[in-house]
Amino acid sequence: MLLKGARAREIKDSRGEKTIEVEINGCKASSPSGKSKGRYETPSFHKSLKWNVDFINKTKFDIEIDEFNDLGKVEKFIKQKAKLKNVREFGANALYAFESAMLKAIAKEKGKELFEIVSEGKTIDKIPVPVGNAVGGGVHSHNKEHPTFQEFLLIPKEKNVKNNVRIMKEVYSKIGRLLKSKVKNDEGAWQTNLDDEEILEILKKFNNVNVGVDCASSSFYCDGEYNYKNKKLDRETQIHYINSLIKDYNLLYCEDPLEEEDFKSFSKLKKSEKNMIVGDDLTVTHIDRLKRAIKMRAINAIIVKPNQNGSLLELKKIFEICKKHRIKTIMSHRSGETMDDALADYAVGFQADFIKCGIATKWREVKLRRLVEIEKIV
Ligand code: 2PG
Ligand code: MG
Repeated sequence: MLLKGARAREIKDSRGEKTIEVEINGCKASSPSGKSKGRYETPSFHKSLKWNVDFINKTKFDIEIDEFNDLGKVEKFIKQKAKLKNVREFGANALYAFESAMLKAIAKEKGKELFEIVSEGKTIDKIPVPVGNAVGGGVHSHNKEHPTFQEFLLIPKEKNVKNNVRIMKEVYSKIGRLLKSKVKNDEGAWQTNLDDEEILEILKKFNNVNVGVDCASSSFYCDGEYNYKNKKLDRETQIHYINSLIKDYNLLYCEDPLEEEDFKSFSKLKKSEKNMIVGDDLTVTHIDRLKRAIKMRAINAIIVKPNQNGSLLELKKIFEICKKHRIKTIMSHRSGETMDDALADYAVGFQADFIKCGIATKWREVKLRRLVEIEKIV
């Protein structure tokens, strides 16, 4: 099909913040936005959201696009037209929404599903396991006495996605009752005044889910100290503490347990098949930081957020590198989400091991519903 032009407009995400939606041949795609952003993330827009909207609306493309790798032609064109050294300078939110709309348009033209365009005809061996945020703290929660860690995550143990989604929702509701919480945070997770370990004590009682945490450590780290709600730890004691939490609470998943500059301390954390040390702010979905993390044995799993990078071609490379080095992959939402459900297609198409997209609220539920739908198709 011939990509002539595209329409872009400003929309609001689930937190009411401005982001971008792009439409190509009747197919709409939008980009979410984060709040606990990594220092090294690609900026969301080039000069401003308005600049990107105007650029997309005014540009005549005239590029033949038929398959996933044709994103290369479009990236080259954007780079030249906008006079950029690297296509990521276009802004990760704008680039992701544009590329995603383009892939949706190709899928429509060919009468295929989006995940089929992304997988480029390769067999789909697995449907990613959902990782859902049940209890919240850190910068996403608004109560003064919130837990220090940002997310307490449920990872259901069934093989089939439909059952996993059901289990996650049931456990999530039971936790709400146990916490006597009625208030949800930015991402639909329960707010509470309990501290991190009190929450983990509750979570460990459920046999049908594994437990994970997103510590988002950079958000409570300052000048060599990790400032918890009830204690301060230096680098060495933080490493020790995280290792002991993994052991005591049988944590399958631990995201950003150390601040984003400290690759060296990450490499000192224990890792195994049964415990994932996950990079998010550390790796920010960038190839160079992923390579550095692999070289230093800092992680054995990585969060992949399309709008931390923008280029879906780079995402493809990231998945290839991870496969080669046996790094587990978690395709992830952002705290400020839109109603776009394409994240599920990217998670399946790139064959991610997990998908982190929350549990409750309509913005998260559309992605889980799409995942269940895909499971029926493949
Ligand atoms: C995270 C995310 C999503 P944000 O830290 O993993 O939960 O938060 O989108 O605010 O970066
Ligand atoms: Mg994170």
